[in-house]
Formats: sequence, structure tokens, C-alpha cells
Amino acid sequence: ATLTQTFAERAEKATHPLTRYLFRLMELKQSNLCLSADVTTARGLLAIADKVGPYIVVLKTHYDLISGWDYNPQTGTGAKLAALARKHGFLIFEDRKFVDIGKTVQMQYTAGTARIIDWAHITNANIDAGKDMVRALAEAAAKWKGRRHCEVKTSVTVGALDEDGTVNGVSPSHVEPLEEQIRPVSPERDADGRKGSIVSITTVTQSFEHAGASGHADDAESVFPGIEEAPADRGLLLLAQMSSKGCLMTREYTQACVEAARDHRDFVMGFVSQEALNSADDDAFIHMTPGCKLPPPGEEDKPIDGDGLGQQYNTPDKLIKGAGTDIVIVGRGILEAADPVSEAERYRKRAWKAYLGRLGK
Ligand code: 6AU
Repeated sequence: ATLTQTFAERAEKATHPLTRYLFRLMELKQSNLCLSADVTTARGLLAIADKVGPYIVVLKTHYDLISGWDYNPQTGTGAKLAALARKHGFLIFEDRKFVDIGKTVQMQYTAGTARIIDWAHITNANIDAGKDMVRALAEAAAKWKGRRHCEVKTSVTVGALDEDGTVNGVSPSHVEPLEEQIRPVSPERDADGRKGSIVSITTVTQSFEHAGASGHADDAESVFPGIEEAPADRGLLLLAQMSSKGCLMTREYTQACVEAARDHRDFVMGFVSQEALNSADDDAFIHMTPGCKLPPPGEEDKPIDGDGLGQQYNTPDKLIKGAGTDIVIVGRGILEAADPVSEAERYRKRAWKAYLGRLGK
């Protein structure tokens, strides 16, 4: 069923809001291309994202190979990428390949310097450590969404203010208050007879107004007519198969990824894989495929070599039409071209043609 259904039809069937959005974006931009923006500087990343943005639906990052990444949640590299994503209409995919125990991946996803969850719509995981870590990441995403929705959360606690100015009160249970406003309410003695004031403490927790990868497009007007704003959701792709030579992922492992995806439809959008993994009854998942390259223009019959370090390449036609995947992920094929922008357009056209070919159009 997957092979002959249009992306528009699958947008209706997808259960994940971001997958629905992505399928619609693909139809609108006539693109099933993801740029793997493996450049080494933050400046270079933002520049290529802005230039290639019109031709892609997903921008893939490896934030840990980029120097000069600015971690400021409001004005840093993540926030700037998010603004470009709104401007051009693409989703940001941090290719983090989480693999660890649930608690650790939760922390790596939401905390630390990069705070991936704040700017990347999509990330991915290798489930070698067991599928509970998918649930752990899903829980972190649900919590993030809940917090984001109450953009500014305030809570009021009453405590006693000592004469020396210290507050003896129950402190609010929220984490990381951005600021606390302490106002005296009335002079009082506390239970121990100490003089002080009853105070009201208003805790303002993290405001997500600018930090999220979605939000208001006031700072960057969309240049693509008809593009709606991405939903405020987070999604995961499971690394089900790899493109590299000698990959150790077995059929059992790949099948476990399919099962984990079905268990977490509200969070798992689909797979990074080399072929379509859906059975006939299930076409709600999306497949993104790396290891994609075109022969140079005019040398169409030339075989495409690997990179000498284990990477193996296939053409968009082979992957989209032949193996039934949905989005091709292209890095060096575009980045190392003399003109990356026209090369991105060439890949977009070829991958879209392969999709139409799959539909028999
Ligand atoms: O087009 P390339 O070969 O320059 O870059 C391919 C990109 C790299 C890899 O880290 C990534 O795709 N990748 C992945 C992903 C996306 O998870 C899986 C895989 O099997 N092969 C692969 O190359 O950024």
C-alpha cells in the first residue's frame, strides 16, 4: 500500500502531528529531499540552511561537529536555525543517534549545553540498548510539550521572611526558576516566634516563547506561500538500518524497531532505513534514507563510488522508486558541489521524479 499512496493521502493517515505536517510540506514544496548539513562552523550551517532552504523539507544536523555553536536558547544557533525553518518551511532533524539507558538519554535530549529538544523537531535513536529508551524519550517530549504550552508558568507560595531577609518557606517544586519575585504580604511571627513577614513568592519558570523550534514567524516571514507553522511537537526516527558497509544491524533488530514504532505512534514518526519497512496495513510511518548520491551531470551512467570510509551510495531513483523510501538524505553530494544551491535543486527534481515514478505517474 505504501508504494502507491501519495504523500497527501499519507498525511491523512499519519498519527503523529509532525508527520502529517511533513507529508503536507512535501506535497506543497514538491520535495522529498533532506540536506545533511555536515559543515564544520555555525556560520556555515546557517548560511547553507538559508540558501538551500527552499528546496528541502528537512535539514539534518550533527550539532557536535560544529564549531562556534552558540548555546543561548533565545539568540543562539538553535534559535536561528528554528527561524530559518519557519522562513523556508522545513523541519530540523538533529542526527544524535541516542543509545543509552532511558534516564541518560532523557537528560542528553533535554539538558546539557545543546538542549536539543528546544530547537530540533526530530531526533533519532538506535534501540540496541532496548526499547524502553524510546518510552523515556517520549516521556521527555511529552513533558517538554506540556511546559511549552504554559509559556510562562507562575506559582505562588507563601513563606515567612526573616528579619535578616532569608525566606523560610516551601519553595516551589518547579525546576530552574528564571526569576523569583518576593513581596511581603503582612508582618508576622513564624512558628518559632521569629519576627518576619509572610511573603508571597511568584516563581516564573522557563518561558519557551522564543526557544522552541516552532513559534511565531514574526522574525522571519515565510517565503513559501501556503506553509503553515509546524505543530509544537517533537518526533523520533528509529535507526532501523544503516547505509554503511558491514553494518551489524540484523533483521531482528530492524523488526524490533518496527514494533517499537508501533508502540509509540504518538512520538515515533518513522525510520532511518534503506528500504520501506511498513507492512501493507501500516503506512503512517515515514522513511528517510541516507547514502544517496547522483553521478555528476552528464555522466549519468557512471557508477557512484563509496567514500572510502564505509559509506555506500544509491541514486534517488533506486531508493525512492526501487526500495520505497520517502525522503533521501544527501550530504556531500550537495555540499561538495561547485554550486550547492543548483545541485540541491537537481536532487530535489530527481527525488521527486522518482516518487512520481513510484506512483506510476
Ligand atoms: O551524504 P553523506 O554521505 O555526506 O552524509 C550522510 C549523512 C551523515 C551520516 O551521519 C548520516 O547521513 N547517516 C545516517 C543517519 C542519517 O542517521 C544513517 C546511515 O545509515 N548512514 C548515514 O550516512 O550525516
